[in-house]
Amino acid sequence: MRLLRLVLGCLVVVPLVVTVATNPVFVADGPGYSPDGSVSGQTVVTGTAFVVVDGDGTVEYRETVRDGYWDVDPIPDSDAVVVSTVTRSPDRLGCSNCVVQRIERIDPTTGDREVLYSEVTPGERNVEWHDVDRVNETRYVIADIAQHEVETVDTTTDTTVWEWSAYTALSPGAGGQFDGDWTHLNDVEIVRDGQYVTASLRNHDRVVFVNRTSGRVNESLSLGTDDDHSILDEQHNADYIPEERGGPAMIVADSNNDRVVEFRREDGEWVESWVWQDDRLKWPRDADRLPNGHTLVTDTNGNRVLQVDRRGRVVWSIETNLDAYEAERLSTGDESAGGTAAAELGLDSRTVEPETPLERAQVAVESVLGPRVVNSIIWLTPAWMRLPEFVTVLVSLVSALGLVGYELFARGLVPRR
Ligand SMILES: [Ca+2]
Ligand SMILES: [Ca+2]
Ligand SMILES: [Ca+2]
Ligand SMILES: [Ca+2]
Repeated sequence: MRLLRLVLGCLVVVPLVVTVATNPVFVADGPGYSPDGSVSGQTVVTGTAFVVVDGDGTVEYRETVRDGYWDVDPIPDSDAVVVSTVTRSPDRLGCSNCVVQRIERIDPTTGDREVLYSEVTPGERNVEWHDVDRVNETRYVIADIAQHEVETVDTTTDTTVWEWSAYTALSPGAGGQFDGDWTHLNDVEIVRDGQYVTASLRNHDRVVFVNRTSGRVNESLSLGTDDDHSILDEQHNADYIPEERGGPAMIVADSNNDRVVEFRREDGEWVESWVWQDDRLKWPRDADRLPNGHTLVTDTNGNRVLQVDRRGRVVWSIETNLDAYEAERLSTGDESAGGTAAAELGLDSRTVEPETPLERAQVAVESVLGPRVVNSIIWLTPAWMRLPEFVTVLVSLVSALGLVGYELFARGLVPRR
């Protein structure tokens, strides 16, 4: 019986020791990030905090004033950025089941902040503005995920000056629950000299082009089809690259497919022109083509922000524990604004296949559960806990329960039948 105690005791302790000893060090709350590789310029990252980090890993600014930070965009010729923020605290707000959303201008060099626009929104989940795009000093386009709308607001008059509703254009049968998270409209961008606004409908696996004059969806330009996951599977942060920079092309974080993908317009069709993933990339939610041809990727469930060069090599990455939503390289323009299409640059694609038995088992388990369930589990567990840590902690917990049960039984504290 001493042997059983010893075995169970080891099964409690050893997995925990292995987990602690082999875990990557998450230093987001520490003095700095330890980057792998080096780059010039500052990177701003949003998620559960708002962080500005230098290429060498020094944290220049970090705040958690709000409960969540979503899209961030640089402001041309300024040190400040525009951020979509959210506060959840019904008691403090005097309303139940609601959030306060804000478009804020934050200057990380001084810590100054200014709320440009704000709204109280009913609900707590899937209602936060994931994207806000700056049109000019006073006007902003909002991806209104709760209302399934794109709206332009004037921050000087607090009025909506333009809006488009997905209800006017899309089939109720596509996407999520029609009376719930139907579209999950998570990204907007004004493109083609202002002729169109793109709207990323995550739950429809589709990015649509809305004519800003007529309000109609240009069906022939739409990218992706509901439930055709060979094109997109619940994407985020689609960036349009115009003809003058090698497009028209769309670079997209193809989240549930664990890849970053680019499509180029050829003979009136979107054709896949570049794809990148490595064996760590998990539920990426942003990809920006930088002016130097590299791509800045926010790897939400892989817990890192990384930079991929033209040959597909990771030349820089930082670990994060922020449930990172998106990143911007400051002074390179908004999203992919200064970037060129992959086909024009001749970028090398990279994909991975499972090799070891463990990797194949992981893929098999994930395909049974489905990417949405898998990513929800990873998202809900702490940032340091990936599949190996999940398994080791589970073994330790089950063994601890077994040991406690055995001791209770051995001491006669559990009635014998
Ligand atoms: Ca952005
Ligand atoms: Ca934006
Ligand atoms: Ca982007
Ligand atoms: Ca970005």
